Amino acid sequence: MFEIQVSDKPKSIQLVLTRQGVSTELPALWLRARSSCSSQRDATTGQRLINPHHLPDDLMLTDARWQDGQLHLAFSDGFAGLFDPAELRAGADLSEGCPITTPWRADAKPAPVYRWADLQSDDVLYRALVDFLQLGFLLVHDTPIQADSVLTIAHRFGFVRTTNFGSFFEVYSRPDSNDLAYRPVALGPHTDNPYRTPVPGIQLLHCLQNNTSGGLSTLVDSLAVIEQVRLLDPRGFDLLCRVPVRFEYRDASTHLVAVKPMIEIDGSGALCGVHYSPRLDDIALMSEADTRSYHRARKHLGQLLESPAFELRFKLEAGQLMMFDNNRILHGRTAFDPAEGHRQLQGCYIDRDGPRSLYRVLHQRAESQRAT
Ligand SMILES: O=C(O)CCC(=O)C(=O)O
Repeated sequence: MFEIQVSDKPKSIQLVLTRQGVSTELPALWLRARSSCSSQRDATTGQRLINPHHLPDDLMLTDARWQDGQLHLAFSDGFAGLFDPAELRAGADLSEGCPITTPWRADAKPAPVYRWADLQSDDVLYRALVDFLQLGFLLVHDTPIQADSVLTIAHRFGFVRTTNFGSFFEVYSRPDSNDLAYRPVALGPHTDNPYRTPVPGIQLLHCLQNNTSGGLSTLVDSLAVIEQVRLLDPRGFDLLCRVPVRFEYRDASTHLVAVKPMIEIDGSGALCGVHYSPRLDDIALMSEADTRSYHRARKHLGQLLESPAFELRFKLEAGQLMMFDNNRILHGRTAFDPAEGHRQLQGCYIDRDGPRSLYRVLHQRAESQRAT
């Protein structure tokens, strides 16, 4: 609900927006920058034609009234125009417009599983995206198992991110490989490639063959774990958000280094996940006491990440794929014995914004269809 308030001493006009019982004054500078008049915004792209920093610091509303369901607003710099109240209301919400994340533990409801054939329907894809954005992962079954099918599946959700490992990478046991992932050893929960800038947003791991009794896949939701750390050890949580860690990868042709705190928080202040790969990280040089405090916090985090209370564990069979947010959902696997049989996975990365964009497009399309 919008209310126009006029006060006389000194003379001022305010527009107040009330949402869920909370009233917020809409500043003149905020309103003026949101004008969608053709002199202010390009009609096709919706992009702004003026630069808001040119507006005067002391800008004020000089008039506000309703006109045919629109708000007519005038400003002290001489600009006046019509404003759509629905657009102003939407603009007051900085959310990215995607489903809210739902942290989960091992005892959560069954993992979301979709058949590849069903995902060819946009309606099913939309439901899969909702699950993915809420839970941070999904499983795709009955997929084709040609070499590089992982790329076909990835293209249904977004855009493949090529790295020094190629557009996709092979995960099978081979001696002298350039990463421990390519040996039969157990891999504890980790995020991939924290040494990159930017870190790959989403990972797909696709099983082509799995004839071993080991090599079980694990997934852990770091959002649930971090919440627990924050609750039990607020100081440790703070250190993990602040202390920079150096991550490094090097082989004959590549040398990647990135420095960042272990817990990642986005521009809106929301928790995104972690950069966590104990085989690759080096902590900052700090005093003995600070190092011990940090060590305790990291131990706390590491113990919870390894706790069965938070871990999903399952066998990824041939033709099954898991797709997960690389920072939010940590993945790992149990050790396996290559003498038992062959285990071959292919993996690739896609950017995090691909599925988010697709979700919004499909959501908008569904809304428009409902309206007609
Ligand atoms: O072998 C697997 O299941 C996982 C491999 C892995 O963790 C990785 O490639 O980062």
